[in-house]
Amino acid sequence: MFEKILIANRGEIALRVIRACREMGIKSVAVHSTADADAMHVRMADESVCIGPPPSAESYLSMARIISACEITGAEAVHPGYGFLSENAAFVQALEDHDITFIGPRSDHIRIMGDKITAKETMKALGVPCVPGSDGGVGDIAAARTIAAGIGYPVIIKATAGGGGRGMKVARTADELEVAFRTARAEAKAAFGNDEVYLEKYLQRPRHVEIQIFGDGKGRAVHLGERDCSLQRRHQKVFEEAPGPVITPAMRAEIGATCADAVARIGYAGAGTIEFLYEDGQFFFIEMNTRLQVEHPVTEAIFGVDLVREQIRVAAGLPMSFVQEELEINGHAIEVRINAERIPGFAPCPGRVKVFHAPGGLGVRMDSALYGGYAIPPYYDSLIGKLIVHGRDRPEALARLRRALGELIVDGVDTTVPLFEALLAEPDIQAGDYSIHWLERWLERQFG
Ligand code: MV4
Repeated sequence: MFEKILIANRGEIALRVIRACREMGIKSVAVHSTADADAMHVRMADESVCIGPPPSAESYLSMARIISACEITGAEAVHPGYGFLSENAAFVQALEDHDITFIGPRSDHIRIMGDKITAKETMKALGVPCVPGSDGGVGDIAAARTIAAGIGYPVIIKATAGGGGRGMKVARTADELEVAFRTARAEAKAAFGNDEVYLEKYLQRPRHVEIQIFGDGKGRAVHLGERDCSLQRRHQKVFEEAPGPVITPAMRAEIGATCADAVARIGYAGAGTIEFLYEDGQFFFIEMNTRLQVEHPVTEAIFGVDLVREQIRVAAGLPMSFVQEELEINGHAIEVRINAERIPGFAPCPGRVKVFHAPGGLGVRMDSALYGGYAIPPYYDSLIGKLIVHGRDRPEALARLRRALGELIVDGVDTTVPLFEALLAEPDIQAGDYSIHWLERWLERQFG
């Protein structure tokens, strides 16, 4: 096992990894920008290294500075958290060149899934159900017309270098195709320096359901069910739950086995998420994320596993500490993302937190790096905490969430807490009856 791990991240996810390290008897190294000298991850780690000025490009995204920090401290492995360098294949290779272990998948798997056309081709060949569409890239408008006519309108044009909602255009009819196609290509070129696009049938009212998989890097893999993350605003998830409100045990077993088998066959190592659109009882693959996700705690809650501990074990060459047959769902979990943002515009609201009180009690987990007196810097993501509740069933989880939100105190900055209090009063949310468009339509109705 590793003696010392460096965490190439900040905020609540850095704390999450430090906590796993401590429970495993592993020393932790925090890295931080000058804006984060007083951050909780720096205090909580065994040691810390300042790696640069506030802009991420010169600190948390600097491969050279992070590798130097490993060499100075003798860290043998790096946990990337999510965001920043977590899905950067060049970073994994650079670490390899310095004999430092990346706690995550191989660089070739990151690269494959980073190119959305290659990801889809790979998954399709492995038996994962995909959205009907072009086989590979679409080079010109004539080819786009033929493919769109074949699958039927509406269609969506996506950038292969995109993902997470960046670089997509919908054509509702044949009349709209040419403009959508040209615009998608131009935007892809400008945003990613790569204008390759592909085409899919546009699903009009799907849910976002993602499968958590975990591989040992030696050909064994398991799934840990699904999370429903349909409640999003501008491709930012705000509310996630597990299990999915509309997924039956039989559907879970089938899609889960398909996903576990697919990643086992490529020798995938560590945590991964296979994203699907779910409509009319069918799953359609869209993308794979080769990292630990923000919303992983809802899966941890219902399965009673520590996914970060498992990531560290597998990176150290140890087996996972469970097999598929031992993984059983217990109850229901919900996560809400607490952002320092002002409702209804969601404008970031950095500044000094005067009082912070985290909720507690049975079935409540608050992952946050906040403390009273902390000044939230303006340079990074506005996520200041995640509130995760676990109950015996969905109604109990919802009641517990309402209760826990009432206990949470964040004085000094605006937060997204009022959004969740309003959402919990909605019959559709109580019933689990929502699609990927529900939240934006609701916000439009509420605030115009
Ligand atoms: C789609 C789609 C409908 N049909 N693909 C957006 C993020 C990226 N991961 C894929 N996205 C979508 N792909 C087809 N063929 C609708 C979306 C989409 C979406 C997906 C998941 C969660 C929220 C969303 C919001 C708008 C559009």
